[in-house]
Amino acid sequence: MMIEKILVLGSNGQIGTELVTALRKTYSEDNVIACDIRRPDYDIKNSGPFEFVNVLEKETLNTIFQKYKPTQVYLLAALLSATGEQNPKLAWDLNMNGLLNILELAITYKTAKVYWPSSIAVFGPNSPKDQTPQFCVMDPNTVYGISKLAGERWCEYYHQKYGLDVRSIRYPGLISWKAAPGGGTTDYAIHIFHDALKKGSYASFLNAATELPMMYMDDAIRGTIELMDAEAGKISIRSSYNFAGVSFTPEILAAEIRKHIPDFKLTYTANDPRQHIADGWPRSIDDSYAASDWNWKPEFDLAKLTTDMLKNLKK
Ligand code: AKB
Repeated sequence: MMIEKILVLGSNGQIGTELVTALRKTYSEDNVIACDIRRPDYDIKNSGPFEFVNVLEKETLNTIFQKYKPTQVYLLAALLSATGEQNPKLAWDLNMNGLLNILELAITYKTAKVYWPSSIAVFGPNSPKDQTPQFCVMDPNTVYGISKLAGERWCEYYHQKYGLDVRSIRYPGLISWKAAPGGGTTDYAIHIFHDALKKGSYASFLNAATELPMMYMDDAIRGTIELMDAEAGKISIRSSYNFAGVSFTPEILAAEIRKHIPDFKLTYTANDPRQHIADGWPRSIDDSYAASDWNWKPEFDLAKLTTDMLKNLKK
């Protein structure tokens, strides 16, 4: 049996922190190399190898590929929607050139599989809002969304032209308690839990009616690994799969939190630029390709994720 060597680039972020832990459980600690531009937290550093890597530095990346000859690479380093709007050129550079560097090195070093996350941000104001289909009008209006859509096209191009086994998921907003979120528009759905426990109230930067697709991190990590474990012949989408968990508004989430913290108060702040970003995104996602190609099925509904978030954050 081939021994897997797995590089996770962007290992210290919200997804990376949990993905590295999950992969190390399956593939053993020494075979999963965590890489990030920043010093890792205690858990990642002490449970296996770590390398400082900037995905924009080709020479360093080349050295890392040469050293580990990875069989799988997960590229998670990115600027998200809200921080991307504050620094559009950096967002484009990191999200685009980081991906192109990895796709090229994966060909050179014959990496068996590459994973790269896309996002619901690839959709835009003219995409259907409800049960947004896999294939439809896509007119993203954020640099993050534009870079993710362009990235999806590059992934499919590398698959078709060079046979690279690259796989991808369009993540909705991801809700988790282990690591802090990284500057997205959906981050309110994490901050609300912290503030509910600390202060008993939260001021949401998205308005009461803003419904967005979301998912609990446990589902996201399981789905990502299931996609990577699926037989190549079953993967019919080489751009990026629609991927759904639950959809809710701040108001609906607050009502669920009140089942645990009855006095919880939700207020709203006006004129936050993230509202404009959210207004261009879908309310819910049709993920039937993921369901039929590799049996995707979420396990966490709103009640279950709320209970789990509060239980873990209380600790
Ligand atoms: C963001 O809000 O930017 C991200 C995403 C939906 O990709 N969480």
